[in-house]
Amino acid sequence: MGLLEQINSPDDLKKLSVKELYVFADEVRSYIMETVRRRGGHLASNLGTVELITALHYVFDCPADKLLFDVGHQAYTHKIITGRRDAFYFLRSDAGVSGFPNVSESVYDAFTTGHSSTSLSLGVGFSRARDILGLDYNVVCVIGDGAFTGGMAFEALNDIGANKEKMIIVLNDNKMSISKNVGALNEYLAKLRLSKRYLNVKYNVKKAVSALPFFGNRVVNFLDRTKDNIKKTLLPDKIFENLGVKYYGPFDGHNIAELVSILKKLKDKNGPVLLHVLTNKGNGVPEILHNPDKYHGVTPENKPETEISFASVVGKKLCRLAEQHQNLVAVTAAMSMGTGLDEFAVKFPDRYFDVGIAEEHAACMCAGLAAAGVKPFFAVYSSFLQRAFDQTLHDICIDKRPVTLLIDHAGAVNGDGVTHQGIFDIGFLSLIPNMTVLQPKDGKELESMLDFAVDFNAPLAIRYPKSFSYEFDEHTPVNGLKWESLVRSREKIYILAAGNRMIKIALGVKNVNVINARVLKPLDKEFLSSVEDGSLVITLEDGVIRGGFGESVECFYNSADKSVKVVNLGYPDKFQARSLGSDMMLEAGITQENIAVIIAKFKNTRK
Ligand SMILES: Cc1ncc(C[n+]2csc(CCOP(=O)(O)OP(=O)(O)O)c2C)c(N)n1
Repeated sequence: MGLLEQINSPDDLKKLSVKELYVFADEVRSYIMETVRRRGGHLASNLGTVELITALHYVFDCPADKLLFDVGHQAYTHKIITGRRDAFYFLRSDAGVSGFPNVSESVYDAFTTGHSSTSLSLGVGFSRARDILGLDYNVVCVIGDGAFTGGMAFEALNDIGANKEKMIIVLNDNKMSISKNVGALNEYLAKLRLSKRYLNVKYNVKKAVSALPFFGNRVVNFLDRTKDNIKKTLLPDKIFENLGVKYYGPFDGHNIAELVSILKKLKDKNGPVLLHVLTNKGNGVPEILHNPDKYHGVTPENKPETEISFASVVGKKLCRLAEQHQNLVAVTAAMSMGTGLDEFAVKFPDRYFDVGIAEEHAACMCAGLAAAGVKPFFAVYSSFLQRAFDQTLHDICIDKRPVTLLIDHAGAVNGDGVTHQGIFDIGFLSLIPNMTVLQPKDGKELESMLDFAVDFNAPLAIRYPKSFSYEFDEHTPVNGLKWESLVRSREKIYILAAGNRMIKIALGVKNVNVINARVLKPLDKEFLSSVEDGSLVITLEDGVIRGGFGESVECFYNSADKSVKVVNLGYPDKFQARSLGSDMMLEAGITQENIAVIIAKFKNTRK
């Protein structure tokens, strides 16, 4: 039996010697590799944090101590150590574990996460609550250099440095976000990374580690001494310290002995401290180490690629449009690969902006660009656009700035769980005056919508899921805000369906009119008015019903002088923890069978 099989809790881990922790870490790394290859998930980030998380659990006492992972995509080792080793075999499934920390999964998960740059705010919340309630536990935030580019991290730092609650911030610096990290903070971290050489020489780290536990004491004492002139000249300006947070580092994030020693020392510090550790994404696996962006999120091996990604359509089409329109720019918040902008970045470097994990800034910056005569396309996942609700409302929509939001991963999302579902955007965008919302039925229609967007002089959102499986032969170009009739029937039954998967379902229902409701807002009132009294209208949308497209259709008929029965199909008013979109649709009754039942009931009542 290996060490991995013996560890069922952090207490078991603490029984190992520091030397054995290395063996354990290697076993964990192999287990993560094998599992992610089979199930998909975040590979490179997790291979980079095995030693760090092992050291953290060795030193701290969870769940009493609060370990807060930023984003949470890098916490697989934490799951394995905290009693979920066997469930981890079924990673990203309802039967196993989710890919992110989740309070409903384990008491060791201090918070449910998935979106970036929350850990410092959560950490200061926990620290403050501890002090108010007179409790005694440690708060440790693990935040990547990518997540540190998010505005909320800066807001939290501003607060933490001024108020000085005891907490430990571990900055896991691997120079990468999903792609190469960007921004001025990243440039500052690069300077700090260089100072590692200085620390190594001064402390001959390898020798010192063999003299554990004194290493931690010596290095921490040294870093605490401000009088050291050599340190002052060789270490760059201390931004964190000037903001009131003590800085320690940089240290090798794969050296467990060193980490254990330093963490033990930092545990006793009062006030906020930041431990800067250097790690490699994909550590231990050369192919991944050299291509960390390719292995950030991976799909299961042997899974046949049957679907076409909307992002690939966007990427190619935007490049073609940029050639014709010199004022067209593309913007991403650290998601160039996911949203298909990689080719654009290479071809039009001067018109491509990766602003870091900063959706609020991206949206507001686009409003500024548009106000000054540039045509911005901001490609962003639906669930991350939630961050930029106010900028969309206040900065883009009040003055009708012609910004186009390209909303990827809209609707049900496979694998990433409750935090990544893109099911709220129809609702929150529908709320905002001056906003127009489109959804294409396939790739060709998306291209037509992008053509339309270039000349559209107002805020526009085009939403689409990750991929589509079905391409239509016929397309009527998008040159106005009208729906498209796909199937006509003499029956007074209409299915208004938005998006590829909903239309696919609608097309399987016999003897009905099928409408491609490609404009979700504003409604095609002319069409709705043309529906005869006594008809049944069924709406199908890949989003929550509350506040969505179907409800607005129902609202229209409630205030119009018409007797039309409306049935809305979409997701119910709850968070969706399911890992498969198809299960969500089944549970919500978005199936041909259920539609047939609805129609049969309607016909019965009509008799
Ligand atoms: C608000 C938000 N935007 C985008 C993402 C997508 N995302 C997940 S991980 C990640 C990169 C994080 O980089 P870093 O914190 O350095 O962690 P690493 O993977 O490099 O360890 C991004 C952009 C997200 N989770 N949340």
